[in-house]
Amino acid sequence: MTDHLHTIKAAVIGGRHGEIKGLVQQALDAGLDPAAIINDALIAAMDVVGKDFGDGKIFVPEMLVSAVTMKAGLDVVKPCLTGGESQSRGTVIMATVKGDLHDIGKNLVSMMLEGAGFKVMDLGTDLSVDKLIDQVKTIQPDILGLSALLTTTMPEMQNVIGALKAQGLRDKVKVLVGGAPVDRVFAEKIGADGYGANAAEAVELARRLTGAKA
Ligand code: B1M
Repeated sequence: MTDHLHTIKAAVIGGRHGEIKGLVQQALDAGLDPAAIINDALIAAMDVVGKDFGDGKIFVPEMLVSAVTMKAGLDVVKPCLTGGESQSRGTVIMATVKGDLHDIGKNLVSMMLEGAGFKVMDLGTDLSVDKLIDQVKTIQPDILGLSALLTTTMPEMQNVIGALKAQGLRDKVKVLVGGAPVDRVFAEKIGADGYGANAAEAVELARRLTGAKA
């Protein structure tokens, strides 16, 4: 790993939010690949933070400051990911399900989809089934993208799919799911149209589901 990536990763783990924008900009100026900055520094740092939290070495406030730092770093990389494509490949609603406030992964997926030419309507976090159904009726997206980071909120995805069926909307929108505890088996079990393990897979799947060419 280069010094730049190492320094960015350490800054996120340490929650040094005042420094992160400058560090990411320096890495970009030095010619580092934005994907490497995201995957090998920013996301890698959150993996360490998650493990430390799971091991009881840090607590929610520290996790939150690292999340704020990660988001500030992503903001600097965002212009490199978006704006490349001019023609819309389709409309995607993105949301984190009810009860879940984690939005970093969802935001990353949204950015990558925008960069790939999709029109993304990001509804935010903690979205109830009713609100989502409402928005599907109003926006009529090609894809509904749902993110969940908690094992306790994953079942909400199934509830959303159930409500789409009950409202006669299931064949009008493709449902794409993701988030750390979600996997392909779960996605198939709840009747989703696809599962993305990461943002790149989500884009690939969105292309496939809408029939858009790579
Ligand atoms: Co929370 N948290 N958290 N947290 N948090 C986890 C998820 C946890 C695994 C940590 C741990 O215990 N090791 C654990 C969940 C355990 C479980 O469910 N079994 C946990 C817990 C317990 C909690 C609280 C309950 C803690 C508490 O209060 N006691 C609480 C719940 C709050 C709530 O949501 N109601 C909580 C709170 C928080 C913070 C607010 C402090 C903060 C979130 C800030 C924010 O998002 N704005 C936070 C954080 C930062 C984490 C960890 C450390 C990092 C998550 C993250 O951003 N990862 C996380 C541990 C971990 O995951 N390692 C943890 C980076 C991000 C880029 O990855 O989101 O996985 P991820 O997204 C990836 C893929 O999953 C995929 O693509 C992304 C890019 O590659 N993807 C999709 C995501 N969505 C997709 C959608 C798609 C396709 C792909 O299609 C639509």
